[in-house]
Amino acid sequence: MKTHLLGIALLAASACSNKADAPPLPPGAKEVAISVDAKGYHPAEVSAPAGKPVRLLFTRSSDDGCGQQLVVPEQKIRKDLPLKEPVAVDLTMPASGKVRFTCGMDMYEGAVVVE
Ligand SMILES: [Cu+2]
Repeated sequence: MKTHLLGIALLAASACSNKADAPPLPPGAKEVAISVDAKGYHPAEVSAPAGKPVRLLFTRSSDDGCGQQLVVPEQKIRKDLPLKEPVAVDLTMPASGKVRFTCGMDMYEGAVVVE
């Protein structure tokens, strides 16, 4: 029983520290929530203003599939997505075009498109 309670306390502590990892949202930054399941990203395409910071808040909802890692190839970002824990990924949008994001093996694909 004691070890069980300790486990819960540790889980709560790690969830808190994870949230603290995300710096405050830059002023004017757009925040978009994206869920990850066995089929990919939902929504798979979002938009954000040109040249501005944008925060994608990924939450993986399933252990099936390949969503355990999130990669933004052009911005050299690679993050683990723990199950059911929101993970903030901060990007800076280019002047035009889009920023692709993928799973660790480039099977799932999504993009942030300049508005
Ligand atoms: Cu994959």
